[in-house]
Amino acid sequence: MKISIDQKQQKFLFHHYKNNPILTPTDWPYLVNAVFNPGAVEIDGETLLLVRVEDMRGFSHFTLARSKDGKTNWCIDSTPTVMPHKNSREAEWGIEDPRIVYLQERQEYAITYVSFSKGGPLVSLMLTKDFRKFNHMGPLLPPEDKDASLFPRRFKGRFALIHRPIIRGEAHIWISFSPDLKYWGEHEILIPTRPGWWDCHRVGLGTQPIETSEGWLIIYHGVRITTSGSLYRVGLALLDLDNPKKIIHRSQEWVFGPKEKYEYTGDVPGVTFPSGAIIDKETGELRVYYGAADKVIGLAIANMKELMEYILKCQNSDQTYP
Ligand code: BMA
Repeated sequence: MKISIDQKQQKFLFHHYKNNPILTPTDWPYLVNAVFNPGAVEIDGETLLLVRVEDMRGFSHFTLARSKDGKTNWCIDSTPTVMPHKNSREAEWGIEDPRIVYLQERQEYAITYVSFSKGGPLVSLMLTKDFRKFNHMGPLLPPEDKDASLFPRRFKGRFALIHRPIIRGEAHIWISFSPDLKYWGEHEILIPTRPGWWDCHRVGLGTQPIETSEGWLIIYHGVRITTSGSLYRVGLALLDLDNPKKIIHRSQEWVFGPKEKYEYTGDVPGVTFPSGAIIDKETGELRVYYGAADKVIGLAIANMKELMEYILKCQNSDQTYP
């Protein structure tokens, strides 16, 4: 098989931040089992992580952690920031894995997340202007669905949502459209799993989509199930800027994956699960926040210029999907 790019370049695209993990359950002001899979956003030069926190019942909520440099001195809310809405039946067993985008036209942040209940996991939406007051908008699509983010703007008058339903046991990344954030349609498979590859069993959106001059950068997780558990690694794709249904590039190799002890010794070993990203415009550094082994939060760092050079050389290699 032809490898698309120099292996050495791929190997160094992302590195593990030297002081990983950056946040752990012992940093928390109250007793928790795990802190992982955070949404990330930069507001007034400060990094905000909306962290998924699993309590000692096994149910999750969100707590805000803030840092000036996005790496150190995290200031963590002393109590949960967002609990499942008390009237929501869809989140009886908690809320998980938030992704955040700023909706310019509404001047507020959209947080898509997984609501969990006996009905199964599904994608819900909440809106906030200040990360203090949250407007719960309810479920967007039926279960089983996870790994969702809106795009920050409309395409031909429609909002777009990336999400990952499980249909016939298959777990591909889908895209859907809506005129009003309430009614969704035009559903299509966007990024399929690739039989035989490292991302053969499941794929799911990682961080929120990142707008670049060349297209929407998609950082996704790919799963291979092995005899000793599932391996969650990270791949890249680039979507057309005006038509996000069109993949223009997709990496053949994974660009990041479990390697360090904290990625193999948590509640679910072998998991790197990116969920939030921030670009430092001054340094060109891309900071990707990820859950490690469903226990702690890690930071993976890449240089945006190198990453774009890499993805632009990759072909769209989903040729194995009919
Ligand atoms: C996925 C999600 C994530 C979790 C991952 C690995 O299905 O539920 O919250 O981190 O599995 O266990």
